[in-house]
Amino acid sequence: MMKLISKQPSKRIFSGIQPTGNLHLGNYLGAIKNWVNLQEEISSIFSIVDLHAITVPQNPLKLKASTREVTAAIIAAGINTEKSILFNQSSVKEHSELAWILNCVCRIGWLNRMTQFKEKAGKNRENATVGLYSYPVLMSADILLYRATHVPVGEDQKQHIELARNIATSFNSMFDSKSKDFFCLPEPQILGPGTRVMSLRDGTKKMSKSDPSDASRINLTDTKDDIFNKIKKAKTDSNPLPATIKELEKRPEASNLLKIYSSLSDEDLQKTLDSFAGKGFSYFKPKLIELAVEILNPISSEMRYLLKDPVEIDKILVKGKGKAQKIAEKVLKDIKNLVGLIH
Ligand code: AQP
Repeated sequence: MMKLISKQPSKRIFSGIQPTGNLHLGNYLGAIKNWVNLQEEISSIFSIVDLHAITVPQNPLKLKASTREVTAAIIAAGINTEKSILFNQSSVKEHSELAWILNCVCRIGWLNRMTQFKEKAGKNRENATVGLYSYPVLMSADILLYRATHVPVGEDQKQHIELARNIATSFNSMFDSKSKDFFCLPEPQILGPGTRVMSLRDGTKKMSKSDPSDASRINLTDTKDDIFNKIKKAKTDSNPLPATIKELEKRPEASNLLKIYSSLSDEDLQKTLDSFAGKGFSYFKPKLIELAVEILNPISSEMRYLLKDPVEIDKILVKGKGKAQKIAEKVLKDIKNLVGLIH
C-alpha cells in the first residue's frame, strides 16, 4: 500500500478568474460574490489564472497590469487574503505539470464536446491554439491539484467541471487501482440568480470581457456615470414588467435586468418580481442604477486605492503562492508516485 503524503480535506474550494481585461458584473455575481460568502465557511483557494489567459493572444505588458487589477478587484470585493489563499496560477509550476499528466488521461472525444472551445475558436478553428483546445484539462489540473471538493463558478463553466469529474474518475481507475478514490469528484457550485448575466445589448448573449462593445457590460471599474448610461441604454422590450418567473422566459432582456437586481439585492427573484410587477422600465431602471452604484462604487474606489501600490499587490500574490505551493507540492508528489514517475 502506497503511503500518501497529501490529505483529502473534507471541504475545500478552488476557483479561478482570467486576467483578460476588466472584470464585469457577470464575473462579480457569477463568481466573486459567492467566493466572498463561501470563504467564511470553507477553506478557499482563489487564483488569477494567467496561464488560461495566454490561450488567446495577450499583450505581455497588459497581462501583468490586468493580473494586478484582477487581484485588486478580488480583494476590493471582499476576499480576505489572511483567511483565503490568493495567487496567480503561473507562479505555482505544479499546475502545468499536472496538466500534462492529465492530458494523458483525458480523451480527445471528451474535449471535442466542449462548447466553450467551439464558441471561442469560432470559424477559425484550425488556427486556434492547442492551449485553447486543452484549456479544460488545465482547469481540471487547477482543481484537482488541491484535491478541491467544491468549485463555485458561473453557469458557463458547468461543462468544464463535468470534464474535471470525468478526468478524476478515469485517473482513479487508471492509477489508484486499490481504493479508486485518490481524487474526490469536485462539485460545481452555481449559486443565486446571477449565474449567467447577459449582455446589456443582447439578452441572449453572455456578458463577457471579450465583447467588443463596452456598453454590453458593467465593468467593476465603471464610474457612477458609466453605470447610469449603460443601464439607461440597456436593451429592453416595451411591455410592463411581469409578475411571474414563467412570463420572464420569453423576455431575455427583462429577465436579465431583473435577475441582476435580485442578485445585487440578495433577494429572491420572485420577491423582486413582486416589487416591480406591472411597472415600466422607466420606473425600474433608476432603481437598478441606484442599487448597482451602491454596491459597485465602493468596490471600484477600493480597487483604485489598492492599485496605487502595485508592489504591495505583488507581495500579496507571492504570499499566496507560498501557501498554495505547500499544498500543491504534496499532492503532485502523490500523483507522481501513483503514476510511476521518479521525483
Ligand atoms: N456573464 C457571466 N455571468 C455569470 N458568471 C460569469 N462568469 C463569466 N462570465 C459570466 C464567471 O466568472 C468566472 C471567471 O470567468 P473567466 O474570467 O475565467 O472567463 P470567462 O467565463 O470566459 O469570462 P468572460 O468574461 O466571458 O471572459 P472572456 O471574454 O475573456 O472569455 C467564472 O466562474 C465564470 O463562470
